[in-house]
Amino acid sequence: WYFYSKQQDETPAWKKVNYQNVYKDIADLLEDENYDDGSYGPVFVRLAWHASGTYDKKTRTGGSAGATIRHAPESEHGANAGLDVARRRLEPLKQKYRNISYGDLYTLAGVVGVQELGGPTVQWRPGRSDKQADACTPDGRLPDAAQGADHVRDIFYRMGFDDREIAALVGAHALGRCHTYRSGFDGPWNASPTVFTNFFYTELLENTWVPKKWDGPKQFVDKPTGAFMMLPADMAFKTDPRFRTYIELYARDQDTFFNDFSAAFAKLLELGVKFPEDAPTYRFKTLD
Ligand code: ZEM
Repeated sequence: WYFYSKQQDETPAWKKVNYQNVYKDIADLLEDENYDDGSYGPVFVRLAWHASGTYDKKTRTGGSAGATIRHAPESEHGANAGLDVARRRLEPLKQKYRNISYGDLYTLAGVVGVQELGGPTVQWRPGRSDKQADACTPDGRLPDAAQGADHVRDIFYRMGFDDREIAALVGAHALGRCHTYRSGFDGPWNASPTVFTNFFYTELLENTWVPKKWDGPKQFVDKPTGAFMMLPADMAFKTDPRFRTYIELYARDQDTFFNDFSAAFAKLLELGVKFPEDAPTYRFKTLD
């Protein structure tokens, strides 16, 4: 009996969780007609991205492993404004599945957001272990929307991505919108912000973008409707010749975009994570 109970105690926490069940429970949290465009999917994708995108390959710090995004000061960094909404929505699942780490929960929520909104399957592994506030990353590791191609490259090269991967990742801006009370910017990138499409690229290329006339930070709106927006950093993908090659590719070839996005997003969620050797790779089935 003693031997048996000791064995049980030594089962690592991450192995005690049924991740397909967590996937389903996250999927059940997505829809809410009173929130934004009706889905938490976009903000879950943004949470997963900001939890992971702090990675610095030189110092091997940051990334999703510690889930330090939930601690101040990282939670208070300007780039993370509004992500408390996503964390609060997910908190009941942390209580229900006590053995899941926050790092696994937040990254899995990003996978659910992409897949359930019609995007590609994204491979995912469990086994991140949470860290305390002293592991928080310094401010400034996430991209600044007001800047251009050089800055975008600095930020994503630091994580270990190349131009093609960066161009694929930013296609996530087909989802969701900017909120003046979070980032200061305003509006969605296209007409279907709760469906994962290649519309970021088609809108970027096909529209004429003009500076929005307002008191807010510099952003662009489509001419003539003004219904859709682009950040200055988004516009860099159209004007920079090396980025533009991939923007044109993804605009005409949705399958290639889906494949490239899936690989780059899976890589993003794993930056800096040392997985247990026996951590399985999941390809979750989408619910219908
Ligand atoms: Zn975003 N992003 N992002 N992004 N992002 C916003 C919203 C969303 C940049 C950025 O400054 C902003 C990636 C890359 C980059 C999503 C996913 C991903 C917002 C608006 C800003 C300002 C926030 C707000 O007001 O709510 C910049 C400069 C980027 C690099 C060039 C990557 C990579 C992403 C995922 C793979 C998503 C899904 C949203 C929408 C969030 C929502 O709540 O609707």
